[in-house]
Amino acid sequence: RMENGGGRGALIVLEGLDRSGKTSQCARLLSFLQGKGCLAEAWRFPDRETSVGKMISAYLANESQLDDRTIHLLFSANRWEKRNLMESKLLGGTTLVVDRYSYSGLAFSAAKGLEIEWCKAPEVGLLAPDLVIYLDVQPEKAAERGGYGGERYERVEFQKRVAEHYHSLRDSTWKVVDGSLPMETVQEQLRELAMNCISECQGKQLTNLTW
Ligand code: 2DT
Repeated sequence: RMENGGGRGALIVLEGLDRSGKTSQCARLLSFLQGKGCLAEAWRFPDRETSVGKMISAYLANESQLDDRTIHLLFSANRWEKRNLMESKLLGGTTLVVDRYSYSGLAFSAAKGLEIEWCKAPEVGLLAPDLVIYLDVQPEKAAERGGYGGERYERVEFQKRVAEHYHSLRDSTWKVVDGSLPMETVQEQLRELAMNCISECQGKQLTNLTW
């Protein structure tokens, strides 16, 4: 098994537009890490299993209507309700590979026209990722990939605005990977980034998002 010296796990987040390949890349990265003997779990937000998550899920499926600010706060609450478990997993040595996080929260809500500073406020104090991998694909290309499903945000014009907001959110923890490359090539890059992150985070304390 991979030795991490009893140290903490890494918080690794994958972000990108709908159909950017995040979900399959997360699953592959998880099996790779586990194959290396690394303690790792795959998480995703929204976590649709909780009661807040069920409200979010109904909203995304257009089965319920919620005001933009209300749904923003529900997405945030959905991360808050998982924060303590997240922290104890990480401190216990488990690496978390997370499909979407706070950046989705900001980029999607800002794309609807909410003010970015207002959007950031409820995210302050959530755990800060050690690494954010952004899978970069053109909105038009993403739409061609087997087409979008029927969920609320799956329209090219909206995804373009989301992409612009993602760009403005990039910080020092971000690595941009070209998601239009072959799946295997993308996966190789992810593996290297993740392995480096897991060894480098050993010496670093977990911190909170400050925005
Ligand atoms: P999935 O298709 O990946 O389940 O995402 N979203 C997600 C937000 O608007 N705010 C958030 O905080 C998060 C985590 C992105 C469902 C959709 O929900 C959007 C796509």
